[in-house]
Amino acid sequence: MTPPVTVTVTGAAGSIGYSLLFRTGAGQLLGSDTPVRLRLLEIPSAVRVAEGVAMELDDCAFPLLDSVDIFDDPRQAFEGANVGLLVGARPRGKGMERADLLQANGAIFAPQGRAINDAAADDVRILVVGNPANSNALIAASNAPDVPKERFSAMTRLDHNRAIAQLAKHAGVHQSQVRRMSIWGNHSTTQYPDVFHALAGDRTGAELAQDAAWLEHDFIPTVARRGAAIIEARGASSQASAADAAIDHVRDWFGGTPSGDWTSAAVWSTGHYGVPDGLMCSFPVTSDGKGWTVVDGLEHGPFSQARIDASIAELVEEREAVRALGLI
Ligand code: NAX
Repeated sequence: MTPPVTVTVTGAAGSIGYSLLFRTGAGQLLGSDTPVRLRLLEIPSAVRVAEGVAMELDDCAFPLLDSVDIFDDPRQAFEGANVGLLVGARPRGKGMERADLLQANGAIFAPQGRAINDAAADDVRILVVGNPANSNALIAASNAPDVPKERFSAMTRLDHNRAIAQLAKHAGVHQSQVRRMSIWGNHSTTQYPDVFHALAGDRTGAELAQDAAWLEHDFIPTVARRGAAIIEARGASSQASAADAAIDHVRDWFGGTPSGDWTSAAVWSTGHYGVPDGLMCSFPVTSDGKGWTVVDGLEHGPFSQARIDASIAELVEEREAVRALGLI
């Protein structure tokens, strides 16, 4: 058994939290020999619900769950955190403009960034799930000046997993046979799921992408708009699949990506592929268990490059808006 790891989860009373917390308690986040101390953060009006979730966590009698504590103060919630899963966010309300959305989320992620800076453990790693995830991660990271930027990431793993499933169907192979998928850019409808560098069984993504109608009118829009399709069918947004992606992201970050493969995550850019410095941009990445490394050396044709550029332009615009609001 390794020493317990402290995991802070925000939005603990929400929909994704309800899947994520039980899988974390069961040991799926950090492995079956790592006990977990959960610190849950909620807004005051949702603390009672979080208490109910904690009662259910008790009732699972998970051997690896050391403790569960609930807070409505970020400073306390992030005390000693080794891992932060920032799920709670402000959804876009009726008539809300993008600036209103960024401001409302800035009011959440700037104080959480400061709390992480002041209270978290020295080795803290942060995954931002709450939308707009890339900009929320940028705000949190910018408000935590003492924490290295590479310890922050935003989740595009759900998009990555969705893209794997779609390519597997198209290629007629099992999803376990798809490797080297990449999501580029923003976790939004401008994201670019790149099949050209992927492999599906013994076929290359480039070969499969020769079906241009499938690529442009099926694969890309299906992946980019999957969240809306789930809401339309289920009457509720992605829950279990989002929690599953967060588990995958953290497991690979700490445990390493399989050799010969990579995953996707939004990380602080340091100029890879011409992406401006300091954008939280999704790239293909590997992990050696210590941190993410952007996969270098992939070449893009004009079709891919135009789409990647469009998503990066959106990230730049979001950053300008966040800057204008004084959030970074
Ligand atoms: P819910 O609305 O069910 O839950 C959100 C919870 O966050 C609520 O309980 C709320 O009280 C809490 N919260 C709000 N402000 C908070 C604060 N300042 N501190 C702590 N908790 C706070 O949403 P859910 O379905 O769980 O989704 C959570 C977030 O994930 C949303 O922003 C959603 O858009 C985003 N998603 C991101 C995905 C990604 O791939 N990056 C995919 C799934 C999901 O759509």
